[in-house]
Amino acid sequence: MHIHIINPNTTASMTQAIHRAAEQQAANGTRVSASQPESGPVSIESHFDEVVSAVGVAEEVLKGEREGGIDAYIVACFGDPGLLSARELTRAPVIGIAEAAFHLATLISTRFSIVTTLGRTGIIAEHLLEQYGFRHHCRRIRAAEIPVLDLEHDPDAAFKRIVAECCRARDEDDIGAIVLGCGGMAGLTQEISREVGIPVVEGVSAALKLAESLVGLGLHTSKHGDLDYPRPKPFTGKFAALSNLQPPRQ
Ligand code: 5HY
Repeated sequence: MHIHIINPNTTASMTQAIHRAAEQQAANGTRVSASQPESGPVSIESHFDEVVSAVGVAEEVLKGEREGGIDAYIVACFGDPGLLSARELTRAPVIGIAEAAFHLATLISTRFSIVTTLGRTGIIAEHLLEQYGFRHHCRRIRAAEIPVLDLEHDPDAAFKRIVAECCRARDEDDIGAIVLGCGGMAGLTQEISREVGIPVVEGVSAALKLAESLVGLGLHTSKHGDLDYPRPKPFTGKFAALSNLQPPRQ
C-alpha cells in the first residue's frame, strides 16, 4: 500500500524528518511518501497559520488524486488543519495526527496529558478534543514553550524542555500516558518515553498504523453525506484553479 504524508507547514526539512520517522514504523509492503505545500506558513502556531495551511493540505490531496495510487493520506500537523475538507476530496482515508494520537492514547490509558510546543496553540488541541469526543480523557494540555522550528534549530534544548514538561505531567496530572503535540516531535518518541518512563503516543506513527489498518480492512472515506466530493463551482481570483473540481472516475 502507499501512504502519503502531508506536512502542512512548508519546512521541507521537517517533512523529511517526519517522513524518516514514519518509514521506521511502516509495515513491510507499505510505501511512505511525503510532501508539503509550496505556499503557506513555515510553521503552524496560530489560528491564522492553521487556516492558511488548510488550503495547502487540500492542494496536496488534489495533487495526490491527480497522480493516483495513494491508498491513504496523513495530515501531519497537530492541529489537523483541513482534515475534513481533505476527506471530501478523496475516497482514501485521511488521518490527522492529533485524532490518531488521541484514539491510541485512550486504548492504553484512561487519562492522558498533551505536551505541545507553544501554549497559545493549546486551545486548538482543546477544540479538537471536544470535536473528537476525547475531552474527558485529557487531564491537561501543557506546552514546552518552544517555537515549532526550534525542534530543528535548537534540538537539544527543545528535547530537554519537552522531557521536563512530560515529567511534570507524569508527576502532577494523574495520567497514564502522554500525547506529543507536534508533528516535528515524530523522531523523538522512543527517547522521550525512555526518559519519562510512561507511554508516549506520537501522532505520525499513530496515524500511520491507523491508516495501514483502514486500508487493510478496505475502509474508505464515506461519500454518503457530508464527506461527499464538493459540488463543482467556479472559484475566483487566486483560487480559480480549484473551479469545477470533478470527482475522479471510479
Ligand atoms: C505541528 N505546528 O505539528 C504544529 C504544532 C502545534 O507546524 N506542526 C506545526 O503546535 O500545533
